[in-house]
Order: sequence, then structure tokens, then C-alpha cells
Amino acid sequence: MAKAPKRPSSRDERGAGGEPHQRSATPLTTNQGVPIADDQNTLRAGVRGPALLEDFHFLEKLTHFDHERIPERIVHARGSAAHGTFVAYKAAGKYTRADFLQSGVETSVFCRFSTVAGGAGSVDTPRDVRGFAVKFYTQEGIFDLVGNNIPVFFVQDAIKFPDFVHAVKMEPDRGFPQNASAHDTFWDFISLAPEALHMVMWAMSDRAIPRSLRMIEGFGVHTFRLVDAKGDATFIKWHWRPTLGMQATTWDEAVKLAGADQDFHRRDLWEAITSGAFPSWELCIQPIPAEDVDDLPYDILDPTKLVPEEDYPLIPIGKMTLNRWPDNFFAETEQVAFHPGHLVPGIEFTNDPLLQGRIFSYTDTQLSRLGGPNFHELPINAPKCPYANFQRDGIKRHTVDKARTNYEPNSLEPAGPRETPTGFASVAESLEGTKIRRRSETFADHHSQARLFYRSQNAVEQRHIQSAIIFELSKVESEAIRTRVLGHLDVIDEGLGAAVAEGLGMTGMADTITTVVGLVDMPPSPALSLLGNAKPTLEGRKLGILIGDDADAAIVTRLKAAAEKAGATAQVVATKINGTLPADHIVAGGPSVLFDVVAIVTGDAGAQALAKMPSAVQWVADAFVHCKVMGVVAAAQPLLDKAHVVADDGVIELGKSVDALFTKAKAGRIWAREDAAPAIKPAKAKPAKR
Ligand code: HDE
Repeated sequence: MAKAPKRPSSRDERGAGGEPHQRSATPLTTNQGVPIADDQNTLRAGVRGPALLEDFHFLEKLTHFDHERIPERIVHARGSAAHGTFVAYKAAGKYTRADFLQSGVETSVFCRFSTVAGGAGSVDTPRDVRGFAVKFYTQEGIFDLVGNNIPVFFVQDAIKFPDFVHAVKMEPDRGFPQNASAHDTFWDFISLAPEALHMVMWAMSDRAIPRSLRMIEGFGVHTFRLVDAKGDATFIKWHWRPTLGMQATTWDEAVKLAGADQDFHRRDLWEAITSGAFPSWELCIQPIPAEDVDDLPYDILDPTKLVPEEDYPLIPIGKMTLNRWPDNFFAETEQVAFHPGHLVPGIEFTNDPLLQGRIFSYTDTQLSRLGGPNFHELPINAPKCPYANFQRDGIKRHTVDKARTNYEPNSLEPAGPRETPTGFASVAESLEGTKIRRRSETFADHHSQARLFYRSQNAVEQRHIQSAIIFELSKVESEAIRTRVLGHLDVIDEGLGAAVAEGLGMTGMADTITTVVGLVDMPPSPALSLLGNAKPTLEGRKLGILIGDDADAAIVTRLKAAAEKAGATAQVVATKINGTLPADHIVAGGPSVLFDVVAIVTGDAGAQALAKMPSAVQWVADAFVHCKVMGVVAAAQPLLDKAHVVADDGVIELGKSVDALFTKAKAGRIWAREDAAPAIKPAKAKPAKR
């Protein structure tokens, strides 16, 4: 008779490495629900023998793992998202019957921010457009506002989108550069498709290197229509305004942040939300009366054009607050499927040819990304209001439809779903036209609004645009592409063209560009300046305190308290993580690029020691070069000297009070430091009068 198996001794209850098995009230099972006795070792023929094919647990586990990834988004692959709520104010009720825009209605939202060009694992801080997509789970179904942080787009017609995206992404023969527009194919396309120039101006501005996703504006880009209960429609643009105000990094910071913290924006959003500092945005509409449309010097159907706020003011219609980080990145942030065609009654499209193309593309892409037509059943995509129809089956169908009828009209299930007269119905619009492949002549001016944007920037911002273009073109190998771009820059603004040519050593080499139509000089729009509209606040910002080993703990405490009072957070950077004062980073692990404002607190010996550490010297030098307001104690002087810090009104001595530091820092960076040693001189712009 076979011997009964021996009861496991306490020694047998250990895994291969000798570790005790972990115990839990929840049994670990296969996907078929079978409890698993050993999840540490594969089944094998003898302890040193080959694996056995009958190990179904191992096969299931590896098969699932092998398929853990789905195709990443072809654009906007790198993203971070959060749940939140949207509360409507009173104002929109006049324009739309959309239920979620009526006064006081609260709606759950899921909001995903993204970069455009890089892959899902790329860094957070490249020069790039940011996606700003919001899913509203309204009581009348899902409404997706799938926008960007720039109010215009690169191309006018959806048929050019694949070309544009191919040109901006890594070059196909070499597989680089990843997540960067500074290469030949991008500028080749841009120079030959000048409709992109307006957006290029924005992409070369500091808008494309945001400090935080909490500090970007959002735009619906296209003109949409709001429709009221009587069926009257109003053209509108969508705008999101961040409560924390807008802020950008400097280019050098963005580059260094890519190394210091690849997840800089994701971590920033996560830290804010998990600590209860919920970011919020005001949603605004910008109505444009239909009777004005034909007289404007641009076509409101052209997505490469904006509508100046000075001409058509914004109306705040509600507030979004992001207050919950997703439980699972894949299930929510990765699987969320946005679609500009997810509309609710009261909101409608216009004939913008880019928008029209998007209506096709977003469902189509989910078929390959999410594996079939039932992606709306994934919890993150499912409406939170009841929904029912006669669509059935298909790959990955989860709903168990119980009714006998899967068609209508039917008389067998009178309680089944039926049409609602007040449901979504497009506004009646008479249309007549010739079947034709041609753009409207009202789309032909590609330079005037690029000029409008450039001339609406202040001298610092213009200088940043110039140096961004110089940097990008310096990476373009083909001289013919560079000279073509220079020609377009000359048309946009002679000063811009001259400054970029000078920076490249290509003065006098610009191509002559003849525009199809004459330019329209529009008065500058102050609303387009990021710095001009910066908010004097430190709310949501970060103070970095570099301490020497002999730092005065009382000053550090005062700084932390003042930061908290200002709504900011403070972190200590020290030579040791567990030294004389507890620290959040060691010097090499917490470079000053991570902070908005810095303080240096040390005694004499500590300062001497820091002055001998290259990472500490770099910390201070970077803070100064990045125009940050710096609070310093007198003892820090040897370190400041080593870092070439020149005393100016942004270097503030920390005494008994630290208030002066905070007052100064609220006003933003000390841009005059750039003037002291500018790489290039700001070019003179010739703004027209409004
Ligand atoms: Fe997108 N876009 N897009 N786009 N887009 C996608 O959809 C597309 C455009 C935008 O966080 C894709 O699910 C076409 C403008 C955002 O998941 C894809 C055209 C604007 C996101 C797609 C445009 C956007 C996307 C890739 C020209 C600003 C990320 C994966 C006709 C108003 C949403 C996906 C998220 C994503 C197509 C132009 C914004 C392939 C064909 C203009 C924020 O379907």
C-alpha cells in the first residue's frame, strides 16, 4: 500500500529560498478560481530537472503576463490622469440645454493630461504640446472635451494628421529622437505646410514646457456649437483656466528635469492630489455671435486660428476639481477612451474639417487599442447613467443581455429601450455644395496669427521663442530646411527672423517666401502672454531648502511654516538623508530644478563643506541661472561665490523673518538675470494698436 504523504513539517512550509510562505485570509487562485498551493516554484521533473507542460498554473500566469500590454496611443501615449468633479455655474444655461451645464449640477469627471510625441514610457518635461482631455459622466451620457493646452492646431484638414504625426515622431529609419520636435522631419514638414506656423509659435513658447500639469490652460481648439432648448445655436470656443495660474519651466530646467525626475509632472499631480491640495480649473465658453462670423479676418472653422479674448470675452461656466488619484493606472489611465464625438444633447460640432476627421478616428483607434467595439463597457469608459440599446455581442462583450428582442421596432418587449423625443438631435441646417477636394480660401492666411501670437508676447517671452527656434533648427541637418523656415519667420516678424538667423550664424540666408494672401495685422492680444497673466502666488509651488550640516534648525522651521502659510510645500536637501536635520533628498538626488523657490541655510563650516561638493555648487548655480528667488543666510557666502551668484534683488538675506523671501518669490522669476548675460538680444517687435 502506498504510503500516505507526510504532513508538511514547518521546514517544508518554506519556499525555495527558505522564506516562510505568506499567509492571508484571501486564497491565491488561478483565473479559474482554483486555489494555488505553491506560487514560488514551477512544476518540474526532479528538483534539478526540466519544467513540465502540465503546470497549468505556470502557463496561465505567463500567458497573461505576456499580454499585459496593449498598443499604446499613437499620439498622446504618455499621460497622467485623475478623477474629480465638475460643478456648473449659472451662466451656460442661457446657451445650452446640456443637463450638466445647468446651474449647480455636479458631474463626475476623469481628466487625462498627456504629451503628444513620445511613447508611454517617455519623460514628462520635453518641449511638447500637452493634451487636456476630460470625460464628463453626465446624466445624459458621456461628454468628452478632448483638447490641448494650445488653442490652435498644426494642420487644417484631418487628412494631413498622419503626415504631421509621422513628421514629429522619431524618424523611422533611426528610431530617434524620441519626444522631440528638434529634428529634420518635423521642420521639413512645417516649412512645407505653413498652416502649422501659428501653432509652432506656441510650441516654441514656454507654454510647451509647463511647470506643472496643474498650471496649464486647456482649449477645445475647434469651434463648437451650444444649442438651447429652443434649438438656437451659438458658436463657442472652450477654455480651461487653472486656479493656480499658469507657470512654465525654463528650457534648461526642462532638460535637467528629464534626468532629475522622469515622472516630474506625474509625481507633481500625484503629490498634490494625495495630499489634499486638489487642483482646479474654471471652464469658460467664448461665444461668437453668428452675425459677426463673416466679417472676421479669420475663419472660425479653421483650427489654426484663435479668437482673441479681447474681442470676444470668456464667460466662466463651471469649475472642475481633481480630487482622486486612480486606483489602477492600467485599468483607468491607460484604458480610458476619449472621443470628440462623445457629445450630449445641447452640444454640437461645427464643420471644422479637422474636427470632422476626428469624429472617425477616435473610435477606430480604440478598436485596435482596446480590442473591439465593446470598450464602452470598461468601467472607466462606461456611462454612469443608465444606457440601453439593441447593439449586441462582439469581442469582449461583458453585458449579459437578457431580453428576447435584439431589434426595434418590436412588439415583444414593450418595456425595452425606445427613442426619446428630447434626446440628441442635430440642429437642422441646410447644406448644399459641390463634391470637391479643396480648402476654403478663408483658410489661406497662415502667417497673420503667428504674428499676432509673437507680437503679443513680452520681451522675455519673445527671447525664449527665439532661442527655442535657434535650438531646434541647430539640430536640423538640412540647410535647405533651415533657410526655408527662416523665410517664414521673416514673414511672421522681421525681428524674429533676424534674431534666429543671427543665432544660427545664417544672417542673409533666408529663402524668400511669397504668401498666397496678404497678412492682416491684428492688434496684440495681452491675454496670450503667459508671463503677463501670471498669478502672484506661491500656492501649489515648492520651496527647496539646501542645508549645511550645521544649519540653524530655527530658520528651517520658520521657512517651512511660511511655505505652508503660502500654500506651498517645503523640502529639505542635505548632505545626508538622516543627518543633523531630517532631509527629503540628498544634494545629488534633489537638484534645485525640482523647486520654484530656494533657500540656503548653513553655518560657516557647512558652507565650506558644501562649496567643495560639485552637486551643491551646481544646485546653487542652477537656481541662480534659472532666475529663482533665493533666500540665503550670510554664512552661505563661500558657497554663493563658488556658484557665481551675483547679489541682486532676487537674492534675499534670511534674518529673523523670512517674509521678504516669500513676498519676492510670489512675483515670479528674476528675468533680469537673463538680460545680464543674454544668449541673444530680444528683437524689437512692432505691435499694431488695438
Ligand atoms: Fe487627437 N487623437 N487627433 N487631437 N488627441 C488621439 O485617440 C486625431 C487632435 C487629443 O488622453 C488618438 O485614443 C486625429 C486635436 C488628445 O487619451 C487618435 C486628429 C486635438 C488625445 C487621435 C487629431 C487632439 C488625442 C490617439 C486630426 C486637440 C489624448 C489615441 C484630425 C483639440 C486623449 C486615442 C487621451 C488622442 C486622432 C487632432 C487632442 C489617434 C485624426 C486638434 C488630448 O485617435
